[in-house]
Amino acid sequence: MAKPVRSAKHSTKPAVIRNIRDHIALLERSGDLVRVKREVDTDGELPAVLKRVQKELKKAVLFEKLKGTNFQVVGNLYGGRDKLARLFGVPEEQVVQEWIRLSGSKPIKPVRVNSAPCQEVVHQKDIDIKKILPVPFQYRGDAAPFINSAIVIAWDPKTKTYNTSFNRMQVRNGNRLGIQLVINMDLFFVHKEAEQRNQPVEIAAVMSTDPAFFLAAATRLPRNADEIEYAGALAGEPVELVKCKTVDLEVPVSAEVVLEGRILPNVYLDEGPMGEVLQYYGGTSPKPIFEVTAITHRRRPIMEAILTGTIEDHTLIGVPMEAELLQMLQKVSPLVKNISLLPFFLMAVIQVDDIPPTQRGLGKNIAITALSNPWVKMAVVVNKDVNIYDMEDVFWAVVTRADFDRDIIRVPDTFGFPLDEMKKTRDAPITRMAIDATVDPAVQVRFTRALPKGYENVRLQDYLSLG
Ligand SMILES: Cc1cc2nc3c(=O)[nH]c(=O)nc-3n(C[C@H](O)[C@H](O)[C@H](O)COP(=O)(O)O)c2cc1C
Ligand SMILES: [Mn+2]
Repeated sequence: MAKPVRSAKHSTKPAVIRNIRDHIALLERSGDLVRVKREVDTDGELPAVLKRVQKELKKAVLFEKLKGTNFQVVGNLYGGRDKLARLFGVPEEQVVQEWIRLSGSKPIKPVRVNSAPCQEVVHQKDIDIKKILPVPFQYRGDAAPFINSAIVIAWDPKTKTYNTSFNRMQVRNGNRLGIQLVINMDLFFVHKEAEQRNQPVEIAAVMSTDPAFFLAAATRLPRNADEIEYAGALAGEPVELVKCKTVDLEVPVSAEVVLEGRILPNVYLDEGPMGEVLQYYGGTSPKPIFEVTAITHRRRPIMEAILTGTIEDHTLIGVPMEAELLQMLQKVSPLVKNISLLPFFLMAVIQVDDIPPTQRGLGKNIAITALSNPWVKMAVVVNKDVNIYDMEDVFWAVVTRADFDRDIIRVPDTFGFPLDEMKKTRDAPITRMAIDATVDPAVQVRFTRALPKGYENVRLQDYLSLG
């Protein structure tokens, strides 16, 4: 997570991005962030503009002026591989490799400080979440505004580690939020085990943190891994923590907004619908309640908004998955070069070096291995002359290099992504598909791509004056 703050030429030592304000400044300097100065409301207008900026400009966006509050809102800081490339200070095609390198570093224990800007303002009495936080109303069919960018910090008494995870929260009346604890995630178990003792789970939900803390929370780690120490590994520096006001927990000083409280045992209320990661609404079902005991924040906080189902959502889930899959596929064959799970993490595109005549069919071995991940519904394997980040290129390879009789493998009745609407019921299995769009080494010559001489090495800025 190292990135030179000054231009690389002048800086001697890379500086780590320690908070969201430096992160915003970084993206603004590289031309990857726009500002909206005009006043917007959070009831549809902000999400509509945010989604258009994501789709059309592919930039992050800072909303400086919101109706009825002095909070600002930022969105799409992590939308796309290019944003992670800026953060890591590497080219886009090395983002996964850098992620693998950083996440393999040694865990670093956090350090404690006595005060932090995230506690400049403290609300403890008669908390009305709707009055304090400008939570955007995302999608037309949503039941209420949802907080999607909050990272839940919980102490896991069984493993004696801190867990961090994103858990969506439906804004209810007063100090209550509905909270989604997806089955088999770590926090789901922490809550279930506390429920058996009829005890609440104390949590602190933090928003707008430094990138290392944020990315650590997006990563699925074994339950006994301490995710705050893992955040330290990603940053190469310890996370700085400050004590909460009303719960026995600590939060990163980089946060802009903190919600302290507890998840109640054995209380469930209908939650949802909410436009989900596959851009469908999902249903309504009973979910636990998060009762807020304090909200603390900076004097003029910047709140992060993550729209579900957008490139940002898929980047946060997809890139950690890419890291896991790439390491697995490279064990099948060192010819595997790179992988992309964007723009949708249900589809993996895998790039391989030319397959030698002695290993005909290897593209299929690689493709079906990728399908072993329960969330990868479709895997496409292409050669190194195909840009895996460019769907035009990927589908060119599919339509010109895959023999639809022999190179498409369908695997019915397998365990798939829970929210896949193709399933007739939540628990139904799915059919997944592998496409081998690599060139058969036996006929390689016919499939040489027609390109101008020197094409790969042209730098357009040497020929054009680009803004
Ligand atoms: C934007 C976003 C929203 C998410 N929403 C939820 C959620 O509502 N409930 C949930 O259980 N997991 C949700 N997740 C997934 C987990 O937070 C994430 O996979 C996390 O790493 C869980 O890790 P853990 O089980 O190791 O703690 C979300 C992830 C992202 C990136
Ligand atoms: Mn965990």
